[in-house]
Amino acid sequence: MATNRTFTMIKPDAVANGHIGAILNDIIAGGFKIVAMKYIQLNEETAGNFYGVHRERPFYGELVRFMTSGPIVAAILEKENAVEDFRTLIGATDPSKAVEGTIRNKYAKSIDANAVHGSDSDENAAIEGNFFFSMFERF
Ligand code: DGI
Repeated sequence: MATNRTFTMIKPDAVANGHIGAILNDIIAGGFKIVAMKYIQLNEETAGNFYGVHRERPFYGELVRFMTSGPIVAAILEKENAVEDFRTLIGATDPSKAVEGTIRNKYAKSIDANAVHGSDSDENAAIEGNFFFSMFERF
């Protein structure tokens, strides 16, 4: 299995609830190396661009409102089989369906405020990482 990269955000709910440290610990304990990281707040334009694929979905307005409601931590992570293994580490989109011990199971309260983002493909991981980080901000 090749070493590759995924992109994550610790979302406003998890930041506001004081879970940045615990989530980063779980990520590192899960075998991921942090190769880029920043603490930022999205605005309507940046959140709208990031979630553009969901523009027609009924929850889009709610999603953009939530993602702009406070600061986030954005990061690029490296590991063998990174995209799939990270999706396993974070658990299902709906935290009530997330497997015990996963990050969403432990730190998320609802399907919209679900603590973390994880890219769903190698292609999207590259697009999302490039959206947030320049070549000088990653290792
Ligand atoms: O890849 P995921 O984040 O697990 O899920 P996704 O790409 O299908 O959706 C992106 C985000 O949009 C998700 O993390 C939370 C939000 N979302 C997805 N489905 C729903 C939703 N929000 C609400 N309120 N209702 C939904 O059905």
